[in-house]
Amino acid sequence: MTDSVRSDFPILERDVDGQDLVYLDNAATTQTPRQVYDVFEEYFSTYNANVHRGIHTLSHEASIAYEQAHDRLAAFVGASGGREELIFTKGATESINLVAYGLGLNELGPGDQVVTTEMEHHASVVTWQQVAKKTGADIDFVRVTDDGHLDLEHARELIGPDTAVVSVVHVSNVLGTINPVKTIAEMAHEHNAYVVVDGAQSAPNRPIDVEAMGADFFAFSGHKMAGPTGIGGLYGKREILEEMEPFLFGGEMIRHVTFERSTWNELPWKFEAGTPPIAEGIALAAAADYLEEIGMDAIAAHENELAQYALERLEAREDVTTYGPPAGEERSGLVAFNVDGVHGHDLSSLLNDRGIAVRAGDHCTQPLHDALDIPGSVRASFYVYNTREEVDALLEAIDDARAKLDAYLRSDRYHDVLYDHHCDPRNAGGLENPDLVKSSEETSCGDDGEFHVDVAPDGTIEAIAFESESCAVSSAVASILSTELEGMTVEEVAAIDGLIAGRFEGQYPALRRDCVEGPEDVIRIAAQDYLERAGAD
Ligand code: C6P
Repeated sequence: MTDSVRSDFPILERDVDGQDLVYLDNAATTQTPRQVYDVFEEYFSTYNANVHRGIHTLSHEASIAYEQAHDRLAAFVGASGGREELIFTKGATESINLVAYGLGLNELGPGDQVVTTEMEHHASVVTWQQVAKKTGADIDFVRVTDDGHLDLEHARELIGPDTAVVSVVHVSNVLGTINPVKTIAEMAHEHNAYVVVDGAQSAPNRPIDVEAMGADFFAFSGHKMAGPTGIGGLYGKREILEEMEPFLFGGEMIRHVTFERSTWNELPWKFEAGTPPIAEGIALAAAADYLEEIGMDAIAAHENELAQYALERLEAREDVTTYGPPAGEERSGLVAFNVDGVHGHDLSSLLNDRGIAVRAGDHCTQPLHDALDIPGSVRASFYVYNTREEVDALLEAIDDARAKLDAYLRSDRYHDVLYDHHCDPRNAGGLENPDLVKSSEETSCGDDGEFHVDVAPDGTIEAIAFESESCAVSSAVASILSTELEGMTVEEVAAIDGLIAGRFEGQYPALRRDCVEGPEDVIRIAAQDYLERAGAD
């Protein structure tokens, strides 16, 4: 299967600085085949027009194709109600927001409970948190077991008469677990709760039957299933959608508008305010055709085979920890892991040197990483076009990763001072009762470190130290910063701007810019906060 499939994806032919591309970041975004992006050429060169707005041929053709795309996606997820049950959105995030705001905001109140899980993506956790906050509803999280499953006993304890919504991810984007959503939906329906399924990581790689799984809503993204970005879908049961309030308002979603009031269009247009992503929607239908031509069962089997192959070999290594169900159990095609002593950002850039694209970080699942008690992980995720040889390339690249990291930092791509501070960090560790503490978790750098600072009575930095679980580059920069900032006033620190990044410009790979800038952002914000607090006292 793979050879013929690969030829549909010209991007796979490219190189990355002379190395063949090995694209293993498919859980973030899959590549798009010719058959899908050709739709854009055809659409824009022959029938580009707004939909449902013009009595002219182009608008008619665009409207028909756009409507049929809804039918196509409805069939793809097993919605027997056709287009009326399939809303196009920007992606899974917007789909979940649509349910949370359209339904949750209007129907939830104090005493109601939303049950979700510890393995949800932020698209779900954050959205339900906000709606719970606005409505006074409670939110509870089903625990994840040590082997990466949902604790169904815990789910049974949590789901009860107060439960109004159960929101569950079908396939975890970190653990690769395929959750028993049908069982969970049955628990929810016993108490008349709505079931929202996040299908962002399942729609791309296995047959979906929203009715068989008992979903009231099912959210997915086009760009994770060989489709374009900016388009995704929300399946909703027709009788619920009919009653539900729209989430976005404006043109297209209305039937009749007066200065006093408005009435809503029929399904699904009631939920698609404004000019929709027309070409994207039509291209998404082409992606559904493309995947079904290959066969969703075949895709699931291919992903599982690669995941098992990778997992078995990673599990056999003493210096590697993997997350999620162990080898032997069916998984989606992704494996998250950590290599001892090598931070994910460092590993990711070592892999990039070999043309291998993976994702490192918290994968928009910070609470899950907290539950796993790790700052982040590296994730290799596979799709229809990936091969065992590519998995071998990944495995080979992480052999002796620590030695490779040392050589990488010692190379002339990095300023010598960075390597020196990597080998011999200054001021590492904490201070007792520091006047100022700032963790990178409170800023946006996405790393995991903390500065401790003592401020002298004259407002200068008397002592500074840092604790870091961050990558080698940002730890080295934190160390350099700690030596530079001693003796400066807090005001000066609050105003630093490119102190390290500017000085070492061109002497670290551009790819690591965030790792170089991150620590400086942390200490600058810390100083600004300190001054603000001092001003308030
Ligand atoms: N996960 C990942 O690298 P959007 O961004 O709306 O297309 O999809 C959001 C989303 C929702 N649920 C799950 C389970 C997901 O995995 C994602 C997207 C990507 O894991 C990007 S953070």
